Amino acid sequence: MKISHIEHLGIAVPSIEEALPYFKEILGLDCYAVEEVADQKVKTAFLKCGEVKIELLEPTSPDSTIQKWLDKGNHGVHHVAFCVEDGVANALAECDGKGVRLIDKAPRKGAENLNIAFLHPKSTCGILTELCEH
Ligand code: CMX
Repeated sequence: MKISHIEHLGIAVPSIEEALPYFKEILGLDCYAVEEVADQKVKTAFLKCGEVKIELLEPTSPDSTIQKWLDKGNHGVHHVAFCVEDGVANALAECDGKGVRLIDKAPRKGAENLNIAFLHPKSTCGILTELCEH
């Protein structure tokens, strides 16, 4: 696959409202969108940092994967999303063929209506990895 850039860093926070002042007022980043992704049970806030985005992730349900992750004492960077130039479906097929454990067997729609798919952290050096395409 050909990766063009890191599309975004997903950062899990208990509350977007409480986290935003740090990103906006201390780091000076612009929050340009807040969006709920119902099927992932998260609210997201997007900030632009050069070509890379920061995606703040707030759980919207106790059984959200983000809530489960926070409940285990984790915090901070939850996943890294790479933009693939030749399509998520092709990248998934390549990963599958090379024995990488897939979370999503096929691309699906994520935040900002991007085609996305996740790779399991047990196959990716412990970093939950998202592939996406524009
Ligand atoms: N980064 C690294 N490792 C992680 C992880 C993360 N974000 N989340 C879970 N893990 C690890 C756990 O530590 C655990 O490891 P151990 O077995 O060594 O303890 C292992 O993965 C299994 O974790 P789990 O707590 O049992 O959780 P689940 O199996 O229920 O789910 C995962 C884990 C990654 C499959 C699930 O979180 C998932 O499907 N993620 C993809 C979707 C997602 O993250 N959506 C939210 C963002 C949506 C968006 O960006 O729009």
